[in-house]
Amino acid sequence: MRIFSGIQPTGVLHIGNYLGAVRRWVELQETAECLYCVVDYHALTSEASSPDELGGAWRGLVLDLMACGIDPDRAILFRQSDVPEHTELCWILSCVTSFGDLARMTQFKEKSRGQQFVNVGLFIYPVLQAADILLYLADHVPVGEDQLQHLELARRIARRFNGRYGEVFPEPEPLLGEGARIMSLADPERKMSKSAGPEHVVGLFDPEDEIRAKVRTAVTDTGLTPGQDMSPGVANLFRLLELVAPGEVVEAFKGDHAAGRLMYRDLKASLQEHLLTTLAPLRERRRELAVSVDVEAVLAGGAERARAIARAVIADARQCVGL
Ligand code: AQP
Repeated sequence: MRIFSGIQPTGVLHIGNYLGAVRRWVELQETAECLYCVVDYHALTSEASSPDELGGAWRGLVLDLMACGIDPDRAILFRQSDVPEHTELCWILSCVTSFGDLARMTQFKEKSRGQQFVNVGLFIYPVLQAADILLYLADHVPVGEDQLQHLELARRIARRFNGRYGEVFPEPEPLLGEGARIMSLADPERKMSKSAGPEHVVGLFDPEDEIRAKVRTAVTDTGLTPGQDMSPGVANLFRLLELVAPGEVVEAFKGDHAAGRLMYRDLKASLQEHLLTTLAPLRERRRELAVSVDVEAVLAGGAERARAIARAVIADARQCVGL
């Protein structure tokens, strides 16, 4: 099994990223060949991206990922822009991708809505993402639910390439974890997402009092729609608690909810404690790594290992298309 997954160096690493994807990455590196990529070219599609911020962000993200448990001696941890084969394959794949498919991508529609200037990078982002994955012939991709549509497109692109030029790429399967869809605490109808603004994300390395405040002020009662027995905000708090607390704690609160005596204040206090306990070792490790790790050296080593795979695959793809 070969695993590929990527993460953008934009904003802070949040509990949605961690519980939805990165925690799984850490487990997978024990049993599979894993490539984890800081996808800095993708970050350029954001109109808010600035050179200074991006320069600091990818360094910080490497330390964040290592603090979460990614081990560059086991997994290949590297930066997308250090491996030029990503953009080369993106071009080749863009020539087997339909304009209509890209125009249907939900993330493109959401991110371009209301924008005066919509860059082409945002539109072809899913092709670069397909290239990221296919360049390593990865067969599994651990992601959150928000990425399923892009992954389905990557499968379609692989199929179209293989059908036209011969079998080169496997069709990558998603690996969805239990935290695949963490919602914003401030607006539980929308995904926890950096681009929604800082009030919508709980950063793994945010100050403790900020984390406590965001949980304390989480929206709970927005009312029930028919068929719901729990409002989206409360369901999100339960989902988070399930991911960080022992089963008996969750069951006790569920019992209170069923009996109509759940106190949101108690549920939130428990979530605060268990979340901070889960994050404590990561936060401690992050402080140590900040002074002990040479990020450039880590990425240089990762890029060398990634390129060894990428060069062979791009050579194959070039030959197939007649270049
Ligand atoms: N809310 C979430 N719940 C579960 N998983 C999530 N992921 C992101 N948000 C959630 C997963 O995290 C991985 C890295 O994602 P990314 O680099 O694409 O980050 P993102 O999707 O860009 O994160 P944001 O916060 O949503 O950023 P913006 O707003 O810039 O798009 C992916 O596997 C993703 O599924």
